[in-house]
Amino acid sequence: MVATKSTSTTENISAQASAKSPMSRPPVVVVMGHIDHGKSTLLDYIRKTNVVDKEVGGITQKMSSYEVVHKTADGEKSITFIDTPGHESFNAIRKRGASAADIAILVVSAEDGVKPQTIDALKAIQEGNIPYIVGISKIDKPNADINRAKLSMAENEIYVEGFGGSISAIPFSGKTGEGVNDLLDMILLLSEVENFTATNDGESESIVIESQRDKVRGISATLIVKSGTLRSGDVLVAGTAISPVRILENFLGKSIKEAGPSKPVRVVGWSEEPQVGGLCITFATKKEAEKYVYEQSLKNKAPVVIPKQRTAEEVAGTAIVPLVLKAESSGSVEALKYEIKKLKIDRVEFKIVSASIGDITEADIKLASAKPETLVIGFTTKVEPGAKSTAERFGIEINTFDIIYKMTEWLQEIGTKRAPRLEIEEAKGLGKILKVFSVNKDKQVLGCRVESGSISLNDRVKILRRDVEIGEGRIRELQHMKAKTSMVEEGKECGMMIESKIEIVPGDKIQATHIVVK
Ligand SMILES: Nc1nc2c(ncn2[C@@H]2O[C@H](COP(=O)(O)OP(=O)(O)OP(=O)(O)O)[C@@H](O)[C@H]2O)c(=O)[nH]1
Ligand SMILES: [Mg+2]
Repeated sequence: MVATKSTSTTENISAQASAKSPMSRPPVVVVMGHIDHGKSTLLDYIRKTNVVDKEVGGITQKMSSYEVVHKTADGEKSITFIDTPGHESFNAIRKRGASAADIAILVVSAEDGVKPQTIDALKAIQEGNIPYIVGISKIDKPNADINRAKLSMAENEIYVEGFGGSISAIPFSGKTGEGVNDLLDMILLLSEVENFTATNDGESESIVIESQRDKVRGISATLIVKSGTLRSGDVLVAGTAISPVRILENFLGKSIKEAGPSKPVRVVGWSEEPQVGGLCITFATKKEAEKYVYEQSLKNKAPVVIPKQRTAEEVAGTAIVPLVLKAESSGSVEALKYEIKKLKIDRVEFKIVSASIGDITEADIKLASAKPETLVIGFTTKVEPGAKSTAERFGIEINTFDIIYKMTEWLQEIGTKRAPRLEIEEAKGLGKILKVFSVNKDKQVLGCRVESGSISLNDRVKILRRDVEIGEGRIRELQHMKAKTSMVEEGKECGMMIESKIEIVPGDKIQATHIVVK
């Protein structure tokens, strides 16, 4: 049987937790998997509340954390869950979920089997180095096929029991509840084996799971307590964000006074949004917290770079070329950065989005895919097969080099191609107005002699009076020797109709211009 925690149970657990360090604590379990495979529905069933319906567009946009109690033969046991979104763009959230959790449930639909974000989730789990259980979801559906799902796992190197491996795979339905208790039993079994402990005396340390900004309440953050006890009246620091713990709530939004290890809590009233995934530490007073933040800021002080203010024209006229760099050693990474900085191409700015050591991975391609014009450059590194296929899918260009100047030559070439073309207005001919034949509103019929260069039909002209530009016009008709023509050269006289707001008089000069693209 499953129920959300009652107040009396909370008291029991905090009573148990008041002993001196270190002691068992509830497991923190992250639920991950492909989009729509039934993660939120599972948690929803477990909590017996309706989370799915509240989600915008059916996608879990933010990670949420809940605490439940599972009844076993040994009594009631608490479990903290973290829900994560399955959509591919939330890889970072998955990673943070895995870093905050002790155990993961990899949810795979019995209908669909393994899908791309199942693999992304698995990678996050492996990077987080936490044990995991596979949950095979939607077994109530007519097309469900547990064996087929397990086979698709084996094809993707997820070897569950009976299919070449030892990973537990529990079939369940978040709709009917079938198998959910088995899943919870398995979580508790695994946590017994792993024996997660923490001290609950002393100041708390927590992990920031999500932060939100609300017009009415200000900035709030969901935290999971890692150790110690978080108490009302403490002052929290996460990075440079500070919050006095005045409003402390449990996952149901109920006001609480304290929370021990593994508890999800919400703290409202931060000075700024604390960074998700960051560590949150405790101080007794605001003064101490502020002093700590100030001292940290001095330690981490990087030289302040004031960005040069660029004019609108400069911005519009510059092509930004984002780069993702990979090299085999930090020395090579530095060398690449140095060489790229030296490249100077007019109206082109190379922007290094990331520069790191190792082979080119799928994650690098995903990072690059935020802007399709990004170039991924590898220097004496390999391209992982997954990265290659992802790059093809996203249309991202990967280039690898073994010689640094080959890379700079290539970048020079690409940069030059990408430089925005500049439209320059060039003077092409000068004419002197000899006579005004007629003026009809802004259409003026004039006699003119070409003094230099040439003047063509439809040229834009600048009107000069005593060599000062007084306005502009356009040549709408052009004649030479009373016959229509498209161009008149130096030394020749012509008749023309100019459209201009300026009233042109004999003696004025017209300078014909044309646009040259460079
Ligand atoms: N029949 C049946 N439908 C299910 C089950 N689990 C989920 N669904 C349905 O599948 C759809 C997606 O379920 P969610 O729980 O929102 O999926 P999710 O994995 O949380 O999706 P994201 O948060 O978007 O990644 C919903 O329409 C659910 O009603 C199940 O066990 N059985
Ligand atoms: Mg969801």
